[in-house]
Amino acid sequence: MRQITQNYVDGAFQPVSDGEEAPLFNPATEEQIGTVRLSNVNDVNAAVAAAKRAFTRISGTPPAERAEMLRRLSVAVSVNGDRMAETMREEYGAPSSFVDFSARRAGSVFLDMAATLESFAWQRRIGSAEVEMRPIGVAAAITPWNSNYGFICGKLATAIAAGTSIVIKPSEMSALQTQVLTEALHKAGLPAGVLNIVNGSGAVAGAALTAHPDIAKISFTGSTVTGRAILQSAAETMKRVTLELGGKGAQIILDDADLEAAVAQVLASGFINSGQACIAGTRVLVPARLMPEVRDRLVAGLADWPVGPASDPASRIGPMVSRKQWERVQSYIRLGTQEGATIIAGGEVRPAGLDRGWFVRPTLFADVDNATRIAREEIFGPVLCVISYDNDEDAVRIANDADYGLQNFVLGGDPERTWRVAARLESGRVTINGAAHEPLAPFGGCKQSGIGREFGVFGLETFLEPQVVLT
Ligand code: TXE
Repeated sequence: MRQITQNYVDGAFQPVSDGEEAPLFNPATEEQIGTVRLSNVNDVNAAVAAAKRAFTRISGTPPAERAEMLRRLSVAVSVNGDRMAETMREEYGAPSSFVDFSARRAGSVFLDMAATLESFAWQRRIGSAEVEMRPIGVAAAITPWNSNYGFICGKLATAIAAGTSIVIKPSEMSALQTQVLTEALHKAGLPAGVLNIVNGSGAVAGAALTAHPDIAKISFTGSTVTGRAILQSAAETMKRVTLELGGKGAQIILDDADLEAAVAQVLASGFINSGQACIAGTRVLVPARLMPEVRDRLVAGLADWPVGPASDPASRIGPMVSRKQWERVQSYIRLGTQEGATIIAGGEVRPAGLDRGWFVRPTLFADVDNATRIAREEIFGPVLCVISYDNDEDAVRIANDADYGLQNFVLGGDPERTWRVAARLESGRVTINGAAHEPLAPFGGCKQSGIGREFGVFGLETFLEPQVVLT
């Protein structure tokens, strides 16, 4: 049993004041593997005070010095990739392919941001105005558990590039991963107080941080419910916010798609990160006349998506992160049947042979009405809704009939047609035929998927404020 009892404040590991402890679990075995001490308001205040002192120094550094810091952070994180991957496998349980990708990319986000920083226009002339992009003030980040390293590193990289100090409150369910990552980040030798990490619950530490008057900017990734609470709390002192919230992406299979490739792609985009991904394409839109064939292909395709622990290299779907998430997914599977959808694969209860661990059977619902809750709410597990449409117009209408708008997908044979459909979708991102991720492109959503964009130039600008001098 490991015990996490320290925060990282002012360049050093410091004890959390006496407080409650939360258990940490291995989701593949349900065994408790550690505890984390939860910070109180005083711990949060100490971290914000350290960040405020450091802001004066970091905000005055030249961009080249900050690019150097980013390169040091990248090295510090990358050399710890194996240890990070091992801890993520144990505490989060995702399949090896996702863990390896996540642990490796964590270091590279710093290099992506260094590249953005070096070509960024800090001064701009607009008519008679001299516009200077200046760091916004002390930042706070609140991150979730479904890619702990990636979210922490992405937000930290942007803060450093912008010249702001930051206080990060990661998910209380990821404390072992946070500890390993923080030890790595410490080795980069940032000026004291530029990076501060507090362990704590959302209700206490998260709420204290997002309400703190000395915080100028909040970058949050998590649920829409919490995002809404943060937005309300931020309004008090007009904090700037970036909110990266849930999704309910549509995957539109056009009638000229290569069905074999399209179905493989649909399953990959639907089951990414065991379905615990805001970008997952969880509504599969299928032309009515092709429905019988696509249904059969989807069911057959599940053979390529074995469920199991991260220790089994064949696993492609791991456990849900917690009992609470497992129960949530089970309740949606129950709800789907009550709402009149047909289960064509999977269903409630654990997969055969996995009687321990928060594993879910990959589940496909057919005959789904887009108005029902399983089609509208984020389930956050390996559960896909298959929905029939009549023509391209109808597909676009159904895809856009959603409260979310993070990422949609189009699969088809005619490039012009796929573009035409993509251009009409209401989401921050559209992926055509499984195109690769572009790390410098803006990431974020429309509607209730959030506010603002992360990564690259667009992400950097959300940590900056333009100041105009008229001459
Ligand atoms: O999220 P929370 P939960 C969605 C997904 C999932 C659901 C619930 O649908 O099933 O949210 O997950 C902190 N003030 N996503 O309950 O509560 C909390 O401590 C400040 C989508 O885990 O949003 C943690 O650090 N902070 C998502 C972080 O918010 C607060 C990723 C996220 O937890 C707080 C995760 C408060 N009042 C869940 N309350 C994505 N976009 O990828 C909680 N927190």
